[in-house]
Parts: sequence; C-alpha cells; structure tokens
Amino acid sequence: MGTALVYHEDMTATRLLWDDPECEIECPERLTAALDGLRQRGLEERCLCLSACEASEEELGLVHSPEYIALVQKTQTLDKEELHALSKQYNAVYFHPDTFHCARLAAGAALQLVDAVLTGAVHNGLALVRPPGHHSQRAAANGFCVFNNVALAAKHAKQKYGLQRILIVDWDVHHGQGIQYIFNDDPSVLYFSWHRYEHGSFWPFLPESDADAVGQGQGQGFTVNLPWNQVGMGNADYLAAFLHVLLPLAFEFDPELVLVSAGFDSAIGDPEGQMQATPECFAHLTQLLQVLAGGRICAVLEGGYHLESLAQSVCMMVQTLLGDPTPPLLGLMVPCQSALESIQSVQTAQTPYWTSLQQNVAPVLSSSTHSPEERSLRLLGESPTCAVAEDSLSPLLDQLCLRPAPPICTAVASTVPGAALCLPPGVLHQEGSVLREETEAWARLHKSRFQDEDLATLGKILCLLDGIMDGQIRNAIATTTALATAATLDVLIQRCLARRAQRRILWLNIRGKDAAIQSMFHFSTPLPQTTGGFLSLILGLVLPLAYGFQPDMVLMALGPAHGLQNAQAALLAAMLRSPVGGRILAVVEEESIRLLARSLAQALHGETPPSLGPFSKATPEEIQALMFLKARLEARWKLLQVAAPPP
Ligand code: Q9C
Ligand code: ZN
Repeated sequence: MGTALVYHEDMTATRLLWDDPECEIECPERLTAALDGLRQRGLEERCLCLSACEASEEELGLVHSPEYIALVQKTQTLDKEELHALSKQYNAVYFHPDTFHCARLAAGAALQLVDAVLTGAVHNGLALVRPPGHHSQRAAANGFCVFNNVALAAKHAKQKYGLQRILIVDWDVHHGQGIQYIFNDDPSVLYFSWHRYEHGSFWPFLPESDADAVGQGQGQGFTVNLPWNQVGMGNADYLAAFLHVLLPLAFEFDPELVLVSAGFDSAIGDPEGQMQATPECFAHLTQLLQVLAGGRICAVLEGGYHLESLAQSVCMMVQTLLGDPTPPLLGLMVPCQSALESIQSVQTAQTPYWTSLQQNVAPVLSSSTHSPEERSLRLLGESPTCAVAEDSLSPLLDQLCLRPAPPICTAVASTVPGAALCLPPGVLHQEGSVLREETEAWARLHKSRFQDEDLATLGKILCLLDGIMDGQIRNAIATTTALATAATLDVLIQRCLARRAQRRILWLNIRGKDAAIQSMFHFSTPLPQTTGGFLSLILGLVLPLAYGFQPDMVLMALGPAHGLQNAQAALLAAMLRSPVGGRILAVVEEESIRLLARSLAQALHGETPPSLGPFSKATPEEIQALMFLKARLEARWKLLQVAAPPP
C-alpha cells in the first residue's frame, strides 16, 4: 500500500501554436518541471508509477455530451487556422492536433487513479496531467480545460464503485465552475472551492463563484465557495479556511473518497493567483485531508504556472501522501481581515445546511489589523509589492528544505509488557536508555515520585525524547505508573528546555479537570462528550493554537481518568502531527495504555484514525465552554478568529 503517480509523457505534446498571452502559460514544461522535481528528490521512485491510458468515449460520456466529444475528436484533423478559429469560440482555450489524445490521457489518468485507490492497490495518489479539467463543462472547453478530469473521476467512483459521498477539494486559485455546474444538484458530491474573486472582478467573473452559491434542489449545501477578495492570501489564510470551513463540513459529510483538484496556481510566485502561500502549505493541507475517507485521496493536477513554485508544491504534496512528516510553515500565523470576512461569508451562507457550523457561530470579538500586503512584507523581506515578490521568490524557495524522514517512525517505551499492547507492525520497542547516572540525576528532582523500577523506564523515555529532538525517531509513546506520571512530564519538559533554549513545547494534559485560564499559555477545558463538540475542540481550538504557537514538540499526556475514547485519542494525535512535523511524545498512565496503545500507535504511525461515530451536535454547555476560551485567547492566537466585523 502506497502512493500512485499516474503520468504519460504524451501529455507534454499539446502546446499553443499561435500568439496568445493569456494561454501561453499552460505549457508542456509544467509537467516536466513537476516530474523533474519529483525525480530530483527521490520521490518518483517511492511511488507506484502507472502509465496513463486514454479514457474511452463511454467514460467521457459520464460528463460530456456526445456532440462535444465528437467535436474535440475532430480537432485532430484540423490545421492551425481551423484550430485557432475553433479555440476562439471558447473562453481561454487553445486546441492542438494532440489535444484530443492528451485530454483523453488526462481523463484516463484520473480514472485509473480512482481505480488504484478504490481497489486498494494504493492508499492515495497523484495524476500529473494536462490539459487541466475543472473549468470544462458538459459541452464546452473553458480556461485551458477540455475534459473535466475530476468530475469524471467522481462520476466513475459513483458508477463503478457505488460510492455515495465524495468530497472534492479544489485548491486551484480559479473557481472550478465546471465541477460546480456538473454536481450542482447532487448531494453525493460535496464540492469545495476557494478562488481569487476580488468581488467578481477576476476571471471567470461569475456571480455563481460567490459564497452564496450553495447548490440547488437536493444539492443545496453541497457546493461550498470561498471567494478571496484580495490577492496575497497566505499560509494562515489557507489554514484558517481549512480549520474553520472545509474540515468541519468534511467531518460532518464523512466522505468515502477525497478528490483534490490540485492546482498550484494558489501558491507563491504564480502569475495568475498572486497569492503568498508557500509550497510547504500544501504538505499541511494534504496531511489535514488525510484524516478523512480512510486516507483515500486522489489528487489530479489542475493549474500552476510558476514552474519552480509548481514543482516544489507538487513535491510537498507527494511526500506527504507518501507519509513523510510535514515541514515547518513559515510566516506569522495571522489571517488577514479580508480572509476572515470571506470565511465568515461562507459560514453565513452554509450555516442553514451544516450542524457543525451552527454550533460554531462565534461572537464578533476583534478585527484583524493585518492586510495581505503587510504580511507579504514580513514573509519576503524587503519586497513592497506582489510584483517584487517574483524577485524574492527564488531565494525563498532555495531555503526550502526537504528533510529526510526519521529512520524510526514510531517507538514505544513501556512499563507494561509489549505483548499486552498489541502494537501494529512497524512500531518499535525502545530498548536504548540514557546513562543510569543521568537518569538518576533527573529523578533526584522528584525523588519521592520515582520507585526503583520506574528508573529504568525513565531512562528509556529520556532516550525517546532525545531521539525525537535529534530526528532519529519521529514520535513515540511512553507509559508511566500513576505515581510517576506528573514527575515524568516535569523531567521531560526540563530536559527539553535544557537541551536548547527557546524550544517551544506544546503540552496537552488530558486528565478531566475544569475549565480555567491561567494565562495565554496555560488553560484548560472540559472534554466534550459529543462528536460535534470534540471536533470543534480540535479544529476550532487545539489546531489553531498549535499552528499559532508553532511548537518544536508536542507532549500529549494522558493521565488517570483522562476520559478520551480510542478514536478521539487517535484523531487528536493524527491531527496534531501536522503543526509539529510529527514530533509527538505521548505519555500515558499505565492504567489506560492497554486499551489505547494500538490505536494511538497507529495514528502516530500515519494510519487514518477510526471514525468518531455518527455526528452529534455539541451541547450548549460544550459550545459555551469553547466560546469562553476562544473569546479570551484569540487576542493572542489569531488563528482562533472565525468571525470578523464588516469593513
Ligand atoms: N489574468 C486553470 O488554472 N485566464 N485555468 C485568466 C486572468 C484564464 C486557468 C486571465 C485562466 C485559466 C486550470
Ligand atoms: Zn487555476
């Protein structure tokens, strides 16, 4: 089980044959740049490489009219002048004698990827294709798109595999209006798109790209548009959109498959998008999606016109699909005012259809003083405008490091015998230990708390901590006796801080206590009992805080009577991996480890966590407790903001 990469060299054949500044950016080098990037970083060889085959006419007929298919077929025999004349009948389209072949390969690649994932041959995958697809309609080419690859993939998944809930995440910077039209009244396909909109003044200039287009008939609430009304949106804006809009709806929808219209013109440097999100952001977006649909993700390339930025972003996505930890996100984690307004407009439009949003309505508390331009200054040093961002791009991208994944993925040190823990394959027992004298020195800080037999465990746990900090181990689980738990955590934190000044540790102490706020860095909340409440806690509070804090390490402490169910612990661990690059040390009191070890280890190891069960709405008390915390913490942690006052 791994990651599929679907490609065919023939898809580099189609290219613009006449002068057209609008269309020239959709060039064959887009594919070769992306593929070269994957090769250079050794990512291609880690994938199951599938050679794309043409979609059949019957398959194309799942979305397109026979007349339109015949028309595109006919372009094979047209000369340059005829191709040019036909192209002009559509908006931002060019035809080439190889267009029909390439577009059939692109559609076929998307279908093959769905087959590979739904037959269980792979977990997930990416189809590297051109022409792109999301603007294409039943009987029209549009915006460089000829056949709608992702819409075809969704229809295919429904028809051949009987899927009933498919999520399409369109992170291309343009609105995939083609996908929206095709599934407008279909409640089995949830279509989410964010796009440069600028109040309708950006291509394709459609009123139906705005947030109030929610789908029609049975499909109401299954079209989710998030229009960006300014350029310069960056990592924090994209994350806020995922945490506060897409993921709450996606969990409630509970998809069986996630299709990604993976356009990278929403990344920094792209001439079309003019946005500021760095390539690493796509690693994070990908990992956040991996908790859905059992990890079944099929990504299909759409746009992306800055070759270097495109290649970097594709690599980020593929390495995350392969299971590598996420690289750190650069930049202040502060969404801009305009992004908050856009997010609020989608929430307002979608609230009638989604329980998860109904429980999320926040009081209007404060307004962001950040404009996208201001933030881009910080990110790019001296550049005052987007135009200059181009110059600053190369050094920025050069800094981007693809760190090797740690040799050991997940390790365990336990007071409980290994056999009792039912650990999944690939999870290693920690045998190493720091020196006995060193362990004793640390234990002396809390003499009364460590029994003699605890010392051996403490030595192993300290060794795990070192392994994580040094990058030898990605993450780990340690168990302690009830008596030693608090002291162990104290020693871990002291040691962590002693090893390097200004290390940031996110300490999550789960033990069943009341809500309280001691400071912007120290607070607690009761554990929600409903699935809706629990998801709000993770998406609306824990992850925004974790991303704002940008910790080097997460200590997840599960004390006696922590009250966390297996699926909850697994989801929390799985999602916390993103903001911390996987570096989690879970310390579990031995009473509950027998029950928890397996699912916790699976989640840390990268497996998709089990379902929390049917969606249940948060209780008024749960909502109140979360709002209480958010209201007080958002002054410091700006990713908590979900609402903004009108301008
Ligand atoms: N400057 C895709 O990314 N031109 N298509 C817009 C605005 C058309 C984009 C002009 C852009 C089509 C798949
Ligand atoms: Zn695009």
